[in-house]
Amino acid sequence: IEHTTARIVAPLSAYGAQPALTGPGMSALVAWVEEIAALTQPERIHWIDGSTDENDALVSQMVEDGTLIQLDPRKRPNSYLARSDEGDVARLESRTFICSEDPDDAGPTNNWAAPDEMRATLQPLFAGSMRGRTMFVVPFSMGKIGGPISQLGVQITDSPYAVASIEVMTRVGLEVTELIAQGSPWVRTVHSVGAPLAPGQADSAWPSNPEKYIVHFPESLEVWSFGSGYGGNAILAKKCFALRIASVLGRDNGWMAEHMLLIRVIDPQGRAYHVAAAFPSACGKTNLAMLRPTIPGWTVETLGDDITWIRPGADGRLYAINPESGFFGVAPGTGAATNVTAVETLWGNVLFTNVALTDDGDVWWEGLTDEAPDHLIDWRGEDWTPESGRPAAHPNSRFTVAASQAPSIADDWEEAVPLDVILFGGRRATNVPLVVEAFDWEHGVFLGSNISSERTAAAEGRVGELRRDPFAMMPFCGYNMGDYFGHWLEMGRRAETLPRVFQVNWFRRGADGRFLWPGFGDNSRVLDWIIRRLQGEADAVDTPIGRVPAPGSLNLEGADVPQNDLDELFAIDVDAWLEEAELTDEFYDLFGDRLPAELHAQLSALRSRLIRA
Ligand code: GTP
Ligand code: SPV
Ligand code: MN
Repeated sequence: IEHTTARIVAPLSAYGAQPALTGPGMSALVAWVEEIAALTQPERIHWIDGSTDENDALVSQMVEDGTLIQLDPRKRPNSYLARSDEGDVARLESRTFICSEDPDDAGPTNNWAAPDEMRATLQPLFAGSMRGRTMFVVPFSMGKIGGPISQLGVQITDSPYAVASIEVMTRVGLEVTELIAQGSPWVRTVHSVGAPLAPGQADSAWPSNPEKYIVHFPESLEVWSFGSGYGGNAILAKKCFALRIASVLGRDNGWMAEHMLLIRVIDPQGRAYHVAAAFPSACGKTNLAMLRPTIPGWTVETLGDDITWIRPGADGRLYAINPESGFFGVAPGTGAATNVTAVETLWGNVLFTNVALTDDGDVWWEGLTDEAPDHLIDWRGEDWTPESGRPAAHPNSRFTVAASQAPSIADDWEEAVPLDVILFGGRRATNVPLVVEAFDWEHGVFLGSNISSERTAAAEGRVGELRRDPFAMMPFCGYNMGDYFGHWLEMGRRAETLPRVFQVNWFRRGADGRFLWPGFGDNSRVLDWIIRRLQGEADAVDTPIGRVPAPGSLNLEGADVPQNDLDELFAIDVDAWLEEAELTDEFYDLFGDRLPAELHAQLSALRSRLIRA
């Protein structure tokens, strides 16, 4: 394999000068950069301008340093593989903190520490933490630059891998710095891998620190992340800013930051509908965002796969954008049979992390093909064969790729779209039917507050162990989740025309443990029913838990779903639901008087409907 980049313009050191900008915001930005530099003591400061030349130089430097492995450009042009440290492979919820002045403002579902104490903890960690390294200043925009729903931020980081990732996931560059210089508000985010280099000390391919902190100060709108280089811990624009900090901004300013994919569904008559869906991490957002319908006549266009910001428009409807500009998607399970759109998206210009390397300089992961190659280098850098008895790619290995590269991307994907439908879904082995329509917005909020996942069908008891993940936001809500439920109810009162709310579950299992629903492309059948509900063309029956498809109203033509499985997919076990209501009651108690009365009322209404059934 030839390890050369396509075009080396100049060494990285040729870039990075402080932009010659003036304006009311520039001095504050420069002062902040100098303050962080004085604390972290980097060898040099590099202001990212976001140009292609600069990015080429950055990537070449990482290849030279051994941080990235270039894939064979004949197989996958301009694509690279990074291998993380074994102890740095995913977000760390136990090390994530919301440091509000009042612990009640962080709420019972977040880790909290007093801001002063946390600053005192972080100070010695960040002191000198960038010694021997380059400190990058990365101005970014979430949403298109200058867009009406967009927000600006700056990430300081000593990780060139984080810089390359941010350049895919957000809009980075001089235009952002110009807006900041002119006085636009921006959020401060600081990231260090926490691995200073002594003079002459050799660097590792993935520097990190066993001690990790991902800290949010919601009142001063700051993020400080230490010790990890991975995903949401290091790309601070993503979960830290676009969800945790943005949820606080949304609460205070009448909008919403949600862990949702965003798609446009076009029916056979060419009518377009916009659907946002909140599913917990690793529960199918990227897959649904790139869905290729198995029923004829329907089209799905991708707008976003992970985060959606929602704002009321002048016409009383709710408008949504995807604030990101790339996908940071789970690799394992992504293959031609499940998500062919993703496979096509990944033809080149991809930054892979923790997947396996093939002998001919390409990548592989479990599920990419039915059969594994005879030999691979696994995500740890070790020899691997199908007999090794361990995964070749890490289960949370990921691809980072520009959104514009998806063949399914909507032409106008950077514009705000009016929301017609909101879906809530988890990974439920029991109880939750394939699709249920909420009676109204309040009932929809109740359904969202009850999203949970269970690993397997319950061996004992009727419901498996439920991991609660309300609105798929449990790890991402930057304030008290009880108040967050209230904000959803409040948004419902503000908007004149509300999206219809549905609950979906692709993951229900039969008694034998197998999935009852084929999923993936066949999820288009559920979208078809939902859209026909909006059009008044599909019938539903009321049940205690919501409205389900009337017999025959779900289009199953050409689907391989036996009647028995269909019955099981929609079976409502009253006793199991009463048991689940009990668990919901316990969960709600966590929030004390921060839980909106409407949700208590919804729960008791559910119980009475169940008892009457
Ligand atoms: P994050 O990026 O962590 O937020 O995850 P995500 O919600 O985008 O999940 P993703 O689409 O990457 O899917 C996670 C896993 O669920 C993959 O292994 C998929 O193959 C699997 N999956 C997605 N959709 C379906 C489905 O309809 N049925 C089944 N059985 N599995 C699915
Ligand atoms: C998730 O965990 O929901 C992700 C991956 O999308 S990360 O960006 O690392 O949070
Ligand atoms: Mn996610």
